[in-house]
Amino acid sequence: MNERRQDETAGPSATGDRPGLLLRVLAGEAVWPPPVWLMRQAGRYLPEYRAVRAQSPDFVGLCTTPELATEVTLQPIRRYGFDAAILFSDILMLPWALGHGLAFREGEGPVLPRLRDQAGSEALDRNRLAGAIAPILETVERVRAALDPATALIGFAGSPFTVACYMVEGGGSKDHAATRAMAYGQPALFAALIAVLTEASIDYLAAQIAAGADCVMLFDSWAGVLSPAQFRAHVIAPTRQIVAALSTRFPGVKVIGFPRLSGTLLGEYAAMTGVAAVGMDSASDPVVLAGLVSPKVALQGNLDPQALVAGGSAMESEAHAILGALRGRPHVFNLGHGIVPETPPAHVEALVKLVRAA
Ligand code: 1CP
Repeated sequence: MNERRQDETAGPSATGDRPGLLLRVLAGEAVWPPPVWLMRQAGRYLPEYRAVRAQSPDFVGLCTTPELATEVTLQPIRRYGFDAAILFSDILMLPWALGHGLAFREGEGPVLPRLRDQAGSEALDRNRLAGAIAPILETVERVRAALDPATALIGFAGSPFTVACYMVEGGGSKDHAATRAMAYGQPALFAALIAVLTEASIDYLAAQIAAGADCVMLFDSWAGVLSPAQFRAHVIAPTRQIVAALSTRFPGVKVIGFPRLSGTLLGEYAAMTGVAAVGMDSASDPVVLAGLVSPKVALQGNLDPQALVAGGSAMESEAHAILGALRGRPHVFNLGHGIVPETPPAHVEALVKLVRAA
């Protein structure tokens, strides 16, 4: 397979005549060293983020103020020169935009009304979507205009299943028992909720692409709590529908899917959904996944965020093992889950250096 270094020129792509490394990998090229960005790369571990956040105590307000959301999206790019920026927003902004309540409480995480019946699902209003997301789309436009053409801008949404988890549970949960109970016990209600969220996610992601996102990512943080049959129904099928609808509207558009903790079902997910890349959580062995996933589908990940907190030789050996395991196939270096607030910014700098020097 072709291996090129970053400074070599390459053919045309969506970002002009010098496509960034991320889009090249999503197109199936094994780039060495691989592009690098980190999930939750904007956030509380950065002092400059905390400074903006202090002026904006309302998190939803931060996500819907284009000037501030643009600033925090760009902060980690200025500091580290990652190969991709990810829109600063949250997966729960979609239910918010559909008229479902959302509040972020200090130390408690997100709080939403609990959706437990047909009326709750029918109250979700797709007609509100365009107006509500307008400031988020303005952020996409501003960020794309500010970025170097070689730096990709990733738009995103939560997957319908993971967003449904937060709506049914009313916030974060350890086991998602109420959501799983609904999927088994009230299958028509749960399927209707997933269907509404799937349609809304297509509208939302298409709008982000139209506004300037170069590719999009679906965060399915809780996909791993489902049985194989439920995973096929509520993760694979909606993801396939979203990828197909976006590909019809934007031929060649790339989707990164991240069905976290899905184990060996990741192979089936990669084969059935049409995604260009799959995210690997830190518990997965990249060597095993490389055998399960077609080499046409890129792998993204999967350093343990706690190895980044520790830094030093523990981080270095883990990162080298991941790089070595995936050399020669399309790989996007990333974490296996989001950066945690305790992460020393200097360790992020060391990690980016390590990947670039690989
Ligand atoms: O206090 C603060 O400043 C808020 C912390 C915070 C941040 C920085 C939240 C609340 N969301 C975000 C931004 C965010 N969330 C991004 C921005 C882009 C980036 O830099 O990566 C993204 C992509 C997300 C995605 C997200 N939100 C996920 C999927 C990934 C994951 O971590 O599993 C999930 C599950 C959420 C829900 C959410 N939002 C915020 C919190 C604390 C949580 C988790 C709640 C829980 O389940 O405990």
